[in-house]
Amino acid sequence: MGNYYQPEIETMPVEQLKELQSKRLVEQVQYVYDRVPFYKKRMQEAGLEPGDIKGIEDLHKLPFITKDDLRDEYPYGLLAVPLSECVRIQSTSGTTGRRVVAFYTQGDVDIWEECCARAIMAAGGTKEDVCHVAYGYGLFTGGPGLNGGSHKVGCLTLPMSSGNTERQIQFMEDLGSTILCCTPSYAANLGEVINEGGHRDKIKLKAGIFGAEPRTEEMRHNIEESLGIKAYDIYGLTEISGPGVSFECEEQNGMHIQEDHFIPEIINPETGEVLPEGEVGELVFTCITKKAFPLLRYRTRDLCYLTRKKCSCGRTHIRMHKPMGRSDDMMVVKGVNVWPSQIEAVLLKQGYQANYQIVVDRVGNNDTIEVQVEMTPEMAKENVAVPEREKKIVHGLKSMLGIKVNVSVLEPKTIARSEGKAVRVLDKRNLYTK
Ligand code: DLL
Repeated sequence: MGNYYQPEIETMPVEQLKELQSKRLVEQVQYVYDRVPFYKKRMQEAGLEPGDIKGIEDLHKLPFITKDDLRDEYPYGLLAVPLSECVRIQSTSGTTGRRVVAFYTQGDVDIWEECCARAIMAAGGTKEDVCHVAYGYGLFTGGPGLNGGSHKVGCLTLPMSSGNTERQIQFMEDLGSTILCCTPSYAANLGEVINEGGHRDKIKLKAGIFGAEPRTEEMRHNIEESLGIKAYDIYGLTEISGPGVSFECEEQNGMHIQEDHFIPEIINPETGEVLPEGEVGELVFTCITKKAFPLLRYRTRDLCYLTRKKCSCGRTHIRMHKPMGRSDDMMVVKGVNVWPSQIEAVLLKQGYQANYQIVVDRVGNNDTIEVQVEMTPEMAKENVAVPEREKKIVHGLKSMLGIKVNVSVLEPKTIARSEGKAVRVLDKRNLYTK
Protein backbone atom coordinates (compact mmCIF):
# COMPACT_ATOMS: atom_id res chain seq x y z
CA MET A 1 0.00 0.00 0.00
CA GLY A 2 1.09 3.57 -0.64
CA ASN A 3 1.28 6.65 1.54
CA TYR A 4 -2.32 7.23 2.45
CA TYR A 5 -3.41 3.87 3.71
CA GLN A 6 -2.64 4.59 7.35
CA PRO A 7 -2.86 1.29 9.21
CA GLU A 8 -1.58 2.79 12.46
CA ILE A 9 -4.70 4.97 12.50
CA GLU A 10 -7.21 3.03 10.41
CA THR A 11 -6.69 -0.23 12.32
CA MET A 12 -5.97 1.32 15.73
CA PRO A 13 -7.47 -0.65 18.64
CA VAL A 14 -10.82 0.87 19.59
CA GLU A 15 -9.79 1.76 23.16
CA GLN A 16 -6.83 3.73 21.83
CA LEU A 17 -9.03 5.41 19.23
CA LYS A 18 -11.44 6.53 21.94
CA GLU A 19 -8.58 7.97 23.96
CA LEU A 20 -7.44 9.91 20.93
CA GLN A 21 -10.99 11.18 20.34
CA SER A 22 -11.37 12.21 23.97
CA LYS A 23 -8.13 14.15 23.94
CA ARG A 24 -8.99 15.92 20.70
CA LEU A 25 -12.56 16.66 21.81
CA VAL A 26 -11.44 18.29 25.07
CA GLU A 27 -9.00 20.51 23.15
CA GLN A 28 -11.58 21.34 20.50
CA VAL A 29 -14.23 22.40 23.03
CA GLN A 30 -11.80 24.82 24.68
CA TYR A 31 -10.70 26.02 21.23
CA VAL A 32 -14.21 26.97 20.04
CA TYR A 33 -15.22 28.39 23.43
CA ASP A 34 -12.27 30.78 23.33
CA ARG A 35 -12.66 31.77 19.69
CA VAL A 36 -16.31 31.65 18.62
CA PRO A 37 -18.83 33.80 20.57
CA PHE A 38 -21.66 31.62 19.20
CA TYR A 39 -20.27 28.54 20.99
CA LYS A 40 -19.50 30.41 24.20
CA LYS A 41 -23.08 31.71 24.34
CA ARG A 42 -24.63 28.32 23.54
CA MET A 43 -22.53 26.58 26.17
CA GLN A 44 -23.28 29.21 28.77
CA GLU A 45 -27.00 28.91 28.02
CA ALA A 46 -26.64 25.17 28.65
CA GLY A 47 -24.82 25.89 31.92
CA LEU A 48 -21.57 24.42 30.60
CA GLU A 49 -17.93 25.38 31.06
CA PRO A 50 -15.29 23.85 28.76
CA GLY A 51 -13.93 21.94 31.78
CA ASP A 52 -17.24 20.03 32.03
CA ILE A 53 -16.32 18.13 28.87
CA LYS A 54 -13.66 15.68 30.08
CA GLY A 55 -13.91 13.12 27.28
CA ILE A 56 -16.28 11.54 24.74
CA GLU A 57 -18.50 10.30 27.58
CA ASP A 58 -19.49 13.98 28.09
CA LEU A 59 -20.16 14.72 24.41
CA HIS A 60 -23.94 14.37 24.85
CA LYS A 61 -23.95 17.39 27.20
CA LEU A 62 -23.08 19.79 24.37
CA PRO A 63 -25.93 21.52 22.53
CA PHE A 64 -26.68 20.56 18.91
CA ILE A 65 -26.02 22.74 15.88
CA THR A 66 -28.53 22.73 13.02
CA LYS A 67 -28.58 23.97 9.46
CA ASP A 68 -30.77 26.87 10.65
CA ASP A 69 -27.94 27.94 12.98
CA LEU A 70 -25.56 27.97 10.02
CA ARG A 71 -27.99 30.05 8.00
CA ASP A 72 -28.45 32.49 10.90
CA GLU A 73 -24.69 32.81 11.37
CA TYR A 74 -23.99 33.19 7.62
CA PRO A 75 -21.34 33.92 6.53
CA TYR A 76 -18.74 34.42 9.28
CA GLY A 77 -20.53 33.66 12.56
CA LEU A 78 -18.94 30.25 13.12
CA LEU A 79 -15.48 31.08 11.89
CA ALA A 80 -12.81 30.19 14.48
CA VAL A 81 -9.76 31.76 12.79
CA PRO A 82 -9.11 35.15 11.20
CA LEU A 83 -10.11 35.23 7.53
CA SER A 84 -6.45 35.68 6.65
CA GLU A 85 -5.86 32.09 7.89
CA CYS A 86 -8.49 30.70 5.47
CA VAL A 87 -7.47 29.52 2.03
CA ARG A 88 -10.74 28.11 0.65
CA ILE A 89 -14.50 28.14 0.82
CA GLN A 90 -16.93 25.51 -0.44
CA SER A 91 -20.70 25.64 -0.38
CA THR A 92 -23.70 23.34 -0.24
CA SER A 93 -25.85 22.55 -3.22
CA GLY A 94 -29.02 23.80 -1.48
CA THR A 95 -31.35 25.59 -3.84
CA THR A 96 -33.59 27.35 -1.34
CA GLY A 97 -32.78 29.96 1.27
CA ARG A 98 -29.28 31.02 2.14
CA ARG A 99 -26.49 28.74 1.11
CA VAL A 100 -24.18 27.31 3.73
CA VAL A 101 -20.57 28.39 3.28
CA ALA A 102 -17.77 26.36 4.89
CA PHE A 103 -14.26 27.75 5.41
CA TYR A 104 -10.94 25.86 5.39
CA THR A 105 -7.42 26.60 6.56
CA GLN A 106 -4.61 24.94 4.61
CA GLY A 107 -4.45 22.33 7.39
CA ASP A 108 -8.19 21.66 7.00
CA VAL A 109 -7.78 21.15 3.26
CA ASP A 110 -4.88 18.75 3.90
CA ILE A 111 -6.94 16.64 6.31
CA TRP A 112 -9.92 16.60 3.96
CA GLU A 113 -7.78 15.50 1.03
CA GLU A 114 -6.14 12.87 3.23
CA CYS A 115 -9.60 11.45 4.02
CA CYS A 116 -10.34 11.29 0.28
CA ALA A 117 -6.95 9.66 -0.33
CA ARG A 118 -7.84 6.96 2.20
CA ALA A 119 -11.11 6.40 0.31
CA ILE A 120 -9.30 6.03 -3.01
CA MET A 121 -6.82 3.58 -1.48
CA ALA A 122 -9.66 1.60 0.09
CA ALA A 123 -11.07 1.22 -3.44
CA GLY A 124 -7.72 -0.25 -4.52
CA GLY A 125 -6.17 2.98 -5.85
CA THR A 126 -2.38 3.39 -6.09
CA LYS A 127 -0.03 5.75 -7.88
CA GLU A 128 -0.32 3.52 -10.95
CA ASP A 129 -3.97 4.53 -11.38
CA VAL A 130 -5.60 7.08 -13.65
CA CYS A 131 -8.29 8.72 -11.53
CA HIS A 132 -11.10 10.25 -13.56
CA VAL A 133 -12.93 12.83 -11.43
CA ALA A 134 -16.34 13.56 -12.94
CA TYR A 135 -17.91 15.12 -9.85
CA GLY A 136 -18.67 18.81 -10.32
CA TYR A 137 -15.84 21.22 -9.55
CA GLY A 138 -16.42 24.65 -8.04
CA LEU A 139 -18.39 25.33 -4.88
CA PHE A 140 -19.54 21.69 -4.71
CA THR A 141 -17.05 19.63 -2.68
CA GLY A 142 -17.13 16.49 -4.85
CA GLY A 143 -14.64 17.53 -7.55
CA PRO A 144 -12.12 19.39 -5.37
CA GLY A 145 -12.17 16.72 -2.64
CA LEU A 146 -11.54 13.68 -4.82
CA ASN A 147 -9.10 15.69 -6.94
CA GLY A 148 -7.01 16.46 -3.86
CA GLY A 149 -7.22 12.87 -2.62
CA SER A 150 -6.14 11.53 -5.98
CA HIS A 151 -3.08 13.83 -5.97
CA LYS A 152 -2.14 12.62 -2.51
CA VAL A 153 -2.30 8.98 -3.60
CA GLY A 154 -0.19 9.93 -6.61
CA CYS A 155 -2.67 8.87 -9.28
CA LEU A 156 -2.67 10.60 -12.62
CA THR A 157 -5.66 12.86 -11.99
CA LEU A 158 -8.13 13.81 -14.73
CA PRO A 159 -10.08 16.86 -13.47
CA MET A 160 -13.01 16.32 -15.83
CA SER A 161 -15.85 17.82 -13.78
CA SER A 162 -19.35 16.65 -14.73
CA GLY A 163 -21.09 16.89 -18.09
CA ASN A 164 -19.94 16.63 -21.70
CA THR A 165 -20.41 12.88 -21.69
CA GLU A 166 -18.84 12.29 -25.11
CA ARG A 167 -15.63 13.99 -23.99
CA GLN A 168 -15.60 11.99 -20.74
CA ILE A 169 -15.71 8.75 -22.70
CA GLN A 170 -13.08 9.92 -25.17
CA PHE A 171 -10.65 10.72 -22.32
CA MET A 172 -11.49 7.44 -20.59
CA GLU A 173 -10.47 5.58 -23.74
CA ASP A 174 -7.47 7.70 -24.72
CA LEU A 175 -5.92 8.03 -21.25
CA GLY A 176 -6.97 4.70 -19.83
CA SER A 177 -8.95 5.88 -16.79
CA THR A 178 -9.00 3.12 -14.16
CA ILE A 179 -10.97 4.77 -11.33
CA LEU A 180 -14.13 6.78 -11.94
CA CYS A 181 -15.39 9.26 -9.32
CA CYS A 182 -18.89 10.74 -9.82
CA THR A 183 -22.46 10.49 -8.55
CA PRO A 184 -24.14 7.10 -9.03
CA SER A 185 -26.74 8.68 -11.31
CA TYR A 186 -24.02 10.05 -13.57
CA ALA A 187 -22.21 6.70 -13.47
CA ALA A 188 -25.43 5.02 -14.65
CA ASN A 189 -25.76 7.62 -17.38
CA LEU A 190 -22.13 7.09 -18.50
CA GLY A 191 -22.61 3.30 -18.44
CA GLU A 192 -25.62 3.61 -20.71
CA VAL A 193 -23.81 5.77 -23.29
CA ILE A 194 -20.64 3.63 -23.14
CA ASN A 195 -22.57 0.45 -23.87
CA GLU A 196 -24.80 1.94 -26.54
CA GLY A 197 -21.82 3.46 -28.32
CA GLY A 198 -19.91 0.17 -28.26
CA HIS A 199 -17.08 1.67 -26.13
CA ARG A 200 -17.13 -0.95 -23.40
CA ASP A 201 -14.15 -2.93 -24.75
CA LYS A 202 -12.03 0.18 -24.99
CA ILE A 203 -12.34 1.37 -21.40
CA LYS A 204 -10.09 0.13 -18.60
CA LEU A 205 -12.11 1.15 -15.56
CA LYS A 206 -11.77 -1.20 -12.57
CA ALA A 207 -13.39 0.77 -9.74
CA GLY A 208 -15.81 3.60 -9.11
CA ILE A 209 -16.19 5.88 -6.09
CA PHE A 210 -19.79 6.94 -6.21
CA GLY A 211 -21.43 9.05 -3.53
CA ALA A 212 -23.21 12.32 -2.77
CA GLU A 213 -26.71 10.94 -3.27
CA PRO A 214 -28.91 8.00 -2.32
CA ARG A 215 -29.01 4.91 -4.51
CA THR A 216 -30.29 1.40 -4.00
CA GLU A 217 -28.21 -1.81 -3.98
CA GLU A 218 -29.93 -2.79 -7.24
CA MET A 219 -28.63 0.41 -8.80
CA ARG A 220 -25.11 -0.36 -7.55
CA HIS A 221 -25.27 -3.79 -9.20
CA ASN A 222 -26.55 -2.33 -12.46
CA ILE A 223 -23.68 0.17 -12.54
CA GLU A 224 -21.12 -2.52 -11.70
CA GLU A 225 -22.43 -4.64 -14.52
CA SER A 226 -22.72 -1.91 -17.12
CA LEU A 227 -19.19 -0.60 -16.48
CA GLY A 228 -17.55 -3.90 -15.48
CA ILE A 229 -16.22 -2.44 -12.22
CA LYS A 230 -16.53 -2.62 -8.45
CA ALA A 231 -18.57 0.35 -7.16
CA TYR A 232 -17.57 1.83 -3.78
CA ASP A 233 -19.65 4.26 -1.78
CA ILE A 234 -18.34 7.49 -0.30
CA TYR A 235 -20.17 9.86 2.01
CA GLY A 236 -19.68 13.36 3.29
CA LEU A 237 -21.20 16.79 3.57
CA THR A 238 -19.91 20.30 3.01
CA GLU A 239 -20.53 21.41 6.57
CA ILE A 240 -18.24 18.68 7.94
CA SER A 241 -15.62 18.96 5.13
CA GLY A 242 -16.93 17.22 1.99
CA PRO A 243 -16.54 13.69 0.60
CA GLY A 244 -14.41 11.29 2.64
CA VAL A 245 -16.08 11.69 6.04
CA SER A 246 -16.73 7.97 5.51
CA PHE A 247 -16.09 5.47 2.73
CA GLU A 248 -16.44 1.81 1.83
CA CYS A 249 -13.66 -0.75 1.89
CA GLU A 250 -13.56 -3.94 -0.19
CA GLU A 251 -16.29 -5.45 2.02
CA GLN A 252 -18.82 -2.99 0.48
CA ASN A 253 -20.86 -3.29 3.62
CA GLY A 254 -21.17 0.11 5.26
CA MET A 255 -18.80 3.07 5.24
CA HIS A 256 -15.95 3.47 7.75
CA ILE A 257 -16.16 6.88 9.44
CA GLN A 258 -12.80 8.64 9.82
CA GLU A 259 -13.00 8.61 13.58
CA ASP A 260 -9.66 10.25 14.16
CA HIS A 261 -11.28 13.41 12.71
CA PHE A 262 -15.04 13.06 13.24
CA ILE A 263 -17.04 11.64 16.16
CA PRO A 264 -20.42 10.24 15.05
CA GLU A 265 -23.56 9.84 17.14
CA ILE A 266 -27.04 8.60 16.26
CA ILE A 267 -29.94 10.43 17.88
CA ASN A 268 -33.68 10.23 17.96
CA PRO A 269 -34.62 13.12 15.63
CA GLU A 270 -37.70 13.94 17.71
CA THR A 271 -36.18 13.99 21.19
CA GLY A 272 -32.43 14.41 20.62
CA GLU A 273 -31.74 11.37 22.81
CA VAL A 274 -28.56 9.46 21.87
CA LEU A 275 -29.42 5.98 20.55
CA PRO A 276 -27.37 2.81 21.00
CA GLU A 277 -25.31 1.25 18.22
CA GLY A 278 -27.47 -0.50 15.63
CA GLU A 279 -30.56 1.71 16.01
CA VAL A 280 -31.70 3.90 13.13
CA GLY A 281 -31.77 7.62 13.80
CA GLU A 282 -30.28 10.93 12.74
CA LEU A 283 -26.53 11.08 12.23
CA VAL A 284 -24.69 13.80 14.17
CA PHE A 285 -21.02 14.74 13.72
CA THR A 286 -18.46 16.50 15.88
CA CYS A 287 -15.29 17.68 14.12
CA ILE A 288 -12.28 17.21 16.37
CA THR A 289 -9.42 18.38 14.14
CA LYS A 290 -10.87 21.18 12.02
CA LYS A 291 -9.64 24.69 12.65
CA ALA A 292 -11.56 27.18 10.48
CA PHE A 293 -15.14 25.93 10.66
CA PRO A 294 -15.29 23.27 13.38
CA LEU A 295 -18.85 22.11 13.95
CA LEU A 296 -19.72 20.38 17.21
CA ARG A 297 -22.71 18.02 17.32
CA TYR A 298 -23.97 19.01 13.88
CA ARG A 299 -27.30 17.42 12.93
CA THR A 300 -26.96 16.07 9.38
CA ARG A 301 -30.64 15.08 8.92
CA ASP A 302 -29.35 11.84 7.37
CA LEU A 303 -30.98 8.73 8.81
CA CYS A 304 -28.84 5.63 9.28
CA TYR A 305 -27.31 3.34 11.90
CA LEU A 306 -23.78 2.60 13.07
CA THR A 307 -22.01 -0.70 13.64
CA ARG A 308 -18.68 -1.59 15.18
CA LYS A 309 -18.90 -5.23 14.11
CA LYS A 310 -15.49 -6.50 13.05
CA CYS A 311 -14.73 -5.76 9.39
CA SER A 312 -12.68 -8.20 7.33
CA CYS A 313 -10.56 -5.35 5.94
CA GLY A 314 -9.02 -4.87 9.39
CA ARG A 315 -10.15 -1.25 9.81
CA THR A 316 -11.48 -0.59 13.29
CA HIS A 317 -13.27 2.66 12.49
CA ILE A 318 -17.02 2.41 13.04
CA ARG A 319 -19.18 1.87 9.96
CA MET A 320 -22.33 3.77 9.01
CA HIS A 321 -25.04 2.27 6.86
CA LYS A 322 -25.74 4.27 3.72
CA PRO A 323 -28.29 6.98 4.60
CA MET A 324 -31.73 5.43 4.39
CA GLY A 325 -33.43 8.76 3.90
CA ARG A 326 -33.40 12.15 5.46
CA SER A 327 -35.43 13.21 8.40
CA ASP A 328 -36.42 16.19 6.26
CA ASP A 329 -36.87 14.80 2.72
CA MET A 330 -39.24 12.05 3.56
CA MET A 331 -42.49 12.78 1.77
CA VAL A 332 -45.81 12.36 3.44
CA VAL A 333 -48.27 11.45 0.70
CA LYS A 334 -51.87 10.66 1.56
CA GLY A 335 -50.66 10.48 5.14
CA VAL A 336 -48.10 7.80 4.35
CA ASN A 337 -44.33 8.22 4.71
CA VAL A 338 -42.71 7.70 1.34
CA TRP A 339 -38.98 7.63 0.58
CA PRO A 340 -37.88 7.94 -3.05
CA SER A 341 -35.53 5.00 -2.47
CA GLN A 342 -38.51 2.70 -1.88
CA ILE A 343 -39.94 3.65 -5.27
CA GLU A 344 -36.57 3.19 -6.94
CA ALA A 345 -36.22 -0.28 -5.47
CA VAL A 346 -39.55 -1.37 -7.01
CA LEU A 347 -38.62 0.03 -10.43
CA LEU A 348 -35.17 -1.55 -10.52
CA LYS A 349 -36.53 -4.87 -9.36
CA GLN A 350 -38.79 -4.85 -12.43
CA GLY A 351 -35.81 -4.27 -14.72
CA TYR A 352 -36.04 -0.50 -15.24
CA GLN A 353 -33.00 1.74 -14.96
CA ALA A 354 -32.86 4.62 -12.50
CA ASN A 355 -34.30 7.06 -15.06
CA TYR A 356 -37.44 8.18 -13.31
CA GLN A 357 -39.15 11.14 -11.72
CA ILE A 358 -41.69 11.37 -8.92
CA VAL A 359 -44.30 14.11 -9.17
CA VAL A 360 -46.34 14.86 -6.06
CA ASP A 361 -49.27 17.27 -6.22
CA ARG A 362 -52.42 18.17 -4.36
CA VAL A 363 -55.84 18.41 -5.96
CA GLY A 364 -58.34 19.91 -3.54
CA ASN A 365 -57.47 18.18 -0.29
CA ASN A 366 -56.15 15.05 -1.94
CA ASP A 367 -52.54 14.24 -2.61
CA THR A 368 -51.61 12.69 -5.93
CA ILE A 369 -48.38 10.91 -6.67
CA GLU A 370 -47.17 9.95 -10.11
CA VAL A 371 -44.07 8.01 -11.05
CA GLN A 372 -42.74 8.56 -14.56
CA VAL A 373 -40.22 5.98 -15.66
CA GLU A 374 -38.49 5.24 -18.93
CA MET A 375 -38.42 1.87 -20.61
CA THR A 376 -34.96 0.54 -21.37
CA PRO A 377 -34.25 0.22 -25.13
CA GLU A 378 -34.62 -3.59 -24.80
CA MET A 379 -38.05 -3.20 -23.19
CA ALA A 380 -39.15 -0.92 -26.02
CA LYS A 381 -38.49 -3.76 -28.46
CA GLU A 382 -40.45 -6.29 -26.44
CA ASN A 383 -44.03 -7.08 -27.26
CA VAL A 384 -45.56 -5.88 -23.97
CA ALA A 385 -48.24 -3.19 -23.97
CA VAL A 386 -47.42 -0.05 -22.00
CA PRO A 387 -50.62 -0.22 -19.87
CA GLU A 388 -49.63 -3.72 -18.86
CA ARG A 389 -46.24 -2.49 -17.71
CA GLU A 390 -47.85 0.36 -15.82
CA LYS A 391 -50.26 -1.98 -14.07
CA LYS A 392 -47.37 -4.14 -12.88
CA ILE A 393 -45.52 -1.17 -11.39
CA VAL A 394 -48.70 0.18 -9.77
CA HIS A 395 -49.10 -3.21 -8.14
CA GLY A 396 -45.46 -3.32 -6.95
CA LEU A 397 -45.70 0.17 -5.49
CA LYS A 398 -49.00 -0.62 -3.80
CA SER A 399 -47.44 -3.55 -1.96
CA MET A 400 -44.35 -1.52 -1.02
CA LEU A 401 -46.07 1.71 0.07
CA GLY A 402 -49.66 0.72 0.73
CA ILE A 403 -51.02 3.52 -1.46
CA LYS A 404 -52.13 3.87 -5.08
CA VAL A 405 -49.49 5.56 -7.22
CA ASN A 406 -50.17 6.66 -10.79
CA VAL A 407 -47.54 5.38 -13.17
CA SER A 408 -46.51 6.51 -16.65
CA VAL A 409 -44.11 4.34 -18.57
CA LEU A 410 -42.31 6.48 -21.13
CA GLU A 411 -40.22 5.87 -24.24
CA PRO A 412 -36.45 5.50 -23.72
CA LYS A 413 -34.51 8.77 -23.35
CA THR A 414 -37.44 11.00 -22.47
CA ILE A 415 -36.32 11.95 -18.95
CA ALA A 416 -33.50 14.48 -18.67
CA ARG A 417 -30.21 12.84 -17.63
CA SER A 418 -28.38 14.03 -14.55
CA GLU A 419 -24.80 15.24 -14.61
CA GLY A 420 -24.58 15.83 -10.89
CA LYS A 421 -27.03 15.02 -8.15
CA ALA A 422 -30.25 13.72 -9.68
CA VAL A 423 -33.44 15.61 -8.88
CA ARG A 424 -35.92 12.78 -8.50
CA VAL A 425 -38.81 14.45 -6.76
CA LEU A 426 -40.96 17.26 -7.99
CA ASP A 427 -43.19 18.17 -5.08
CA LYS A 428 -45.66 20.73 -6.39
CA ARG A 429 -47.43 21.00 -3.04
CA ASN A 430 -44.80 23.41 -1.67
CA LEU A 431 -45.18 21.90 1.76
CA TYR A 432 -41.76 23.08 2.83
CA THR A 433 -42.05 26.77 2.04
CA LYS A 434 -41.96 28.85 5.21
O1 DLL B 1 -22.53 15.63 -1.38
C1 DLL B 1 -20.29 15.67 -0.49
C2 DLL B 1 -19.92 14.50 -1.34
C3 DLL B 1 -19.37 14.70 -2.58
C4 DLL B 1 -20.08 13.22 -0.85
C5 DLL B 1 -18.97 13.63 -3.36
C6 DLL B 1 -19.67 12.13 -1.61
C7 DLL B 1 -19.12 12.35 -2.85
P1 DLL B 1 -23.31 18.13 0.10
O2 DLL B 1 -23.56 18.70 -1.25
O3 DLL B 1 -23.12 19.08 1.22
O4 DLL B 1 -21.99 17.26 0.11
O5 DLL B 1 -24.49 17.12 0.43
C8 DLL B 1 -24.47 16.35 1.59
O6 DLL B 1 -25.65 14.55 0.47
O7 DLL B 1 -26.10 15.07 3.97
C9 DLL B 1 -26.46 13.30 2.31
O8 DLL B 1 -27.85 13.59 2.44
C10 DLL B 1 -26.11 13.24 0.83
N1 DLL B 1 -25.05 12.25 0.62
C11 DLL B 1 -23.71 12.46 0.57
N2 DLL B 1 -23.05 11.29 0.35
C12 DLL B 1 -24.01 10.31 0.28
C13 DLL B 1 -23.99 8.91 0.07
C14 DLL B 1 -21.71 16.16 -0.66
N3 DLL B 1 -22.86 8.24 -0.15
C15 DLL B 1 -25.65 15.40 1.62
N4 DLL B 1 -25.18 8.27 0.08
C16 DLL B 1 -25.60 14.46 2.81
C17 DLL B 1 -26.34 8.91 0.28
C18 DLL B 1 -25.28 10.93 0.47
N5 DLL B 1 -26.42 10.23 0.47
